[in-house]
Amino acid sequence: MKAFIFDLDGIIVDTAKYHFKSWKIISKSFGFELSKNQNELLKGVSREESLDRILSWGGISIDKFEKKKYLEKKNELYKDFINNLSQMDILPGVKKLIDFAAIKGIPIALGSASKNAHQILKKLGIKSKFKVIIDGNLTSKSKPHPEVFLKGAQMLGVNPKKVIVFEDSIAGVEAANKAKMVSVAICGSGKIENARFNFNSLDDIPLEFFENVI
Ligand code: B16
Ligand code: MG
Repeated sequence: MKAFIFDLDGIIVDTAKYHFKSWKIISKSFGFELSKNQNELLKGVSREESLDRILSWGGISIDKFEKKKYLEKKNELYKDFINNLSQMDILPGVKKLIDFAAIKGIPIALGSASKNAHQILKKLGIKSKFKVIIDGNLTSKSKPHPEVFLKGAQMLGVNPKKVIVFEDSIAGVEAANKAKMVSVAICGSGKIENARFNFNSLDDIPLEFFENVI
């Protein structure tokens, strides 16, 4: 049996821009300008690991109590940005694939590093469509570690080789590849080199693709 695992930020909803805005504010408070290229390396990476990367890029060292304060601050900023998310924010192609999966009996899971995943899916009104939700609260190892996707496959009861993962991040594609799943990268006009397949948008994937891919 085949299964789909969707990443959240950048695949189901464009919250990646809000993570970037929030981290930019935090970085500025360290006197450091976070670049777009650096932000690409934060996609799919946990909040804690993201802060560690920013601190190391800025050559800044702070103690664990301060770290906790900045992690909380980042999440407050982020939660303010995502407060008004609604069905309208679901990215093109998501509903089409969810409907296709339902018709074909393909179970779907969420595989996200975000600890805000449940809340976001509720705001979008599609939480009930996911048989399994693996989020940052259920994982201890950040992507590119395959834990999030392997747990998803295990909870769905499917062979990892039969899982198609939709990802927008370098770390997430690497995690899917390590889990021996089929990695499908969705990143606009860009490309993720290591992905098995690249498409501009979920909407661009012809449905026949799923008949032949595994
Ligand atoms: P939170 P994904 C990831 O979500 C984001 O891409 C990444 O930028 C973020 O740091 C991480 O979630 C943690 O999110 O701060 O909400 O717990 O792409 O794996 O769905
Ligand atoms: Mg993502």
